[in-house]
Amino acid sequence: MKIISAEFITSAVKPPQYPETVLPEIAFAGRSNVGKSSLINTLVNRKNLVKTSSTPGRTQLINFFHINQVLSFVDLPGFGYARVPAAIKKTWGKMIETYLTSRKELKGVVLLMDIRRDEPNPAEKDLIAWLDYNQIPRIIVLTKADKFSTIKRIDHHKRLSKALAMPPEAVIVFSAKTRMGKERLWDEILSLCQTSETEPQQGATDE
Ligand SMILES: Nc1nc2c(ncn2[C@@H]2O[C@H](COP(=O)(O)OP(=O)(O)OP(=O)(O)O)[C@@H](O)[C@H]2O)c(=O)[nH]1
Ligand SMILES: [Mg+2]
Repeated sequence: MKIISAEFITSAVKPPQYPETVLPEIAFAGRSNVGKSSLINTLVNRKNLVKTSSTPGRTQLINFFHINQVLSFVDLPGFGYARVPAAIKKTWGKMIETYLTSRKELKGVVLLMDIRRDEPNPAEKDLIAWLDYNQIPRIIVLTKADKFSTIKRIDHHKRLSKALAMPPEAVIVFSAKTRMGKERLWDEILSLCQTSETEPQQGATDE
């Protein structure tokens, strides 16, 4: 997709603070430090639209961005960051759950997992099961693919797909560094954004 504009709209903790919009929205979720903010920057060809950090837990609010004024991206705070106190962890979980269940414009969630993991962790499995139960479409992305040799990458792609009971073709391998998987991910995002409401209006969609 050709990026004409990508702008930060606002940060929110609760629904009254969410921006009022009719744009189809895609949220990005995953453990702290997995590369959510970097992935958004890669998708929109910006180095610093979204702040990234080597310190886990950098993104603490729900951040909204508008892309080309036709699409909304939401960078969610990471889960599973061990050094966050339990009380805050609870609030975070609630904040994310409220967003995911109440946001009408939400078309789907991109769930990021580090390709270097041997298996999905319980929090990731729980989130997938929860999204499926709530009928929220999801795209699974394995990040930081550049950290592996080709052989290991293929091996972990197969292994993690199997653990998620998904065919490898359905799981996207991605790198913010090399931009591997970027076009494929855009295709999947755009196809989620054109579901149900736009489908009956044939010929109404643009590039
Ligand atoms: N080599 C490599 N490093 C990456 C990649 N994606 C992210 N990183 C690095 O991983 C660290 C965390 O990236 P972020 O994008 O800030 O991660 P995040 O998921 O937004 O983290 P939180 O906001 O803390 O939840 C940074 O140091 C990034 O430079 C990638 O594809 N390849
Ligand atoms: Mg972040």
